Amino acid sequence: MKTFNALTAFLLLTALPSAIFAGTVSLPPQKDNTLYEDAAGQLSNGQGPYLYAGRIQSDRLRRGLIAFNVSSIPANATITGATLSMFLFQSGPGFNSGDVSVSKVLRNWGEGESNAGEPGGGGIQAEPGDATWIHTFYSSALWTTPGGDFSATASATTPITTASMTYSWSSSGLIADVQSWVSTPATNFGWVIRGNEIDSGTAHRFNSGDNTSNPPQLTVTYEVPTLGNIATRLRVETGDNVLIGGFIVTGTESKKVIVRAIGPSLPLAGALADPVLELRNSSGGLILSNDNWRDDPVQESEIIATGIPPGNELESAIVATLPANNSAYTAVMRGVNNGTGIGVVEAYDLDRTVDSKLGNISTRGLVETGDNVLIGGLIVLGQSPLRVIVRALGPSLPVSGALADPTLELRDGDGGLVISNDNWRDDPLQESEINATGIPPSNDLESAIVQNLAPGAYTAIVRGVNNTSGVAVVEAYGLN
Ligand SMILES: [Ca+2]
Ligand SMILES: [Ca+2]
Ligand SMILES: [Ca+2]
Repeated sequence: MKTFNALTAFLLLTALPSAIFAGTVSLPPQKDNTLYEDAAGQLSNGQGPYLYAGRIQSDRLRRGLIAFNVSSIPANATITGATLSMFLFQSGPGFNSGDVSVSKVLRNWGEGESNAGEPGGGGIQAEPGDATWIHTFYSSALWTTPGGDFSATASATTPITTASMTYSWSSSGLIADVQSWVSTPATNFGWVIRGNEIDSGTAHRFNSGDNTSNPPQLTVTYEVPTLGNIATRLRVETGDNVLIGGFIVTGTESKKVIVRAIGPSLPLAGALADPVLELRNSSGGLILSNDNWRDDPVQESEIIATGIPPGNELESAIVATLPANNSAYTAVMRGVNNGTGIGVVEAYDLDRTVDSKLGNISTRGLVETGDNVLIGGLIVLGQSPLRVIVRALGPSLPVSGALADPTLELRDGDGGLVISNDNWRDDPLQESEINATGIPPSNDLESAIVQNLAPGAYTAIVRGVNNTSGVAVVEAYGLN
């Protein structure tokens, strides 16, 4: 099994250091309100410009409620940071310094049309759908406990001193709350904001989301698993049997990539001595070609800036910014002067901050036997698993000499077998998962695997049944 181990080692060596899709969103409140202590539950302030938290001079409690719509964060994201910021307009005359905490609310609540205006510390008659001290939604639905149902443990606490400034709350508890809302949106009821509930005259007045000045904000940073790069190793032949790698750029914003064609630096006997590389668009038009990566000074400096220039000056690389919207691209690797040998063609995503992804990755080449089978490598980046379909196509390809009956193995970074498949309908459970992706192979002899892959490096190995040869395609799609 030295074949895939060599490739895996190569893949790990060339993984980008900061290769994770990271995102940041800053969100306005979806809704906010204040619970005014009142046994009859007649007071609220759905549309007012302030939220209150603490005990007022007349000894009644105030608790703020605030919630954020986090649906713009992908459901499979890992939350890495969460900061709630609120502007403190004023504090009560009895306040010197103290803590304000936020705790996760356990029941849904409403923001109706009530508006107590400025300053609004006494509240106003609740309107239909408003949260009150006893109602989640005035006047039909009730909290289990007057004053709101919320977690007994505060998610974050911030000490407060002077007014007229913005305070922020961030903690592992806040991250856990946002993670739970991203994973299970039906449990997102936001936070209750609580001040000093012992001493009178300590209540705080924060700007609400209905205030045109300094409204609250929730800033969330996150990472999502993604197919980080693809590498395919194959014996590069001539004519129709050169190595062809394909990928699709999904999303809306152009994607900066580096495509590399590696030969002489591979730690393998029989490596292609001198590759050339062409990058083509979906209609076959040439975008850029390159023989040796240092040929063009502008490209050379861009290739160096990626941090992963090829290890040999005869190898090829192209840096390009490619339009998205499901545009397909191919990278064609040949040997100079029709040279042959084992080569690797790779595409790396260089900018994971933009709204686009390498959506699927495929390689076409001649599958031979022994060391010269078709080997695709992929890396899953991030902190959570990525659902992937890998396909090995042969008989459905519209080319002569197609591999009649492929088999597919998926192996992990240590070379351990994750799962293998000969014909994609062999296993009823896999068959139904493959059908659910919407892209089952069109021929029953072709292979496919659907798997949730933890972050790491993987190889997909395509062989012909009974050591047969022919042209095949191996593809990997991220499904999340
Ligand atoms: Ca409000
Ligand atoms: Ca070259
Ligand atoms: Ca098969």
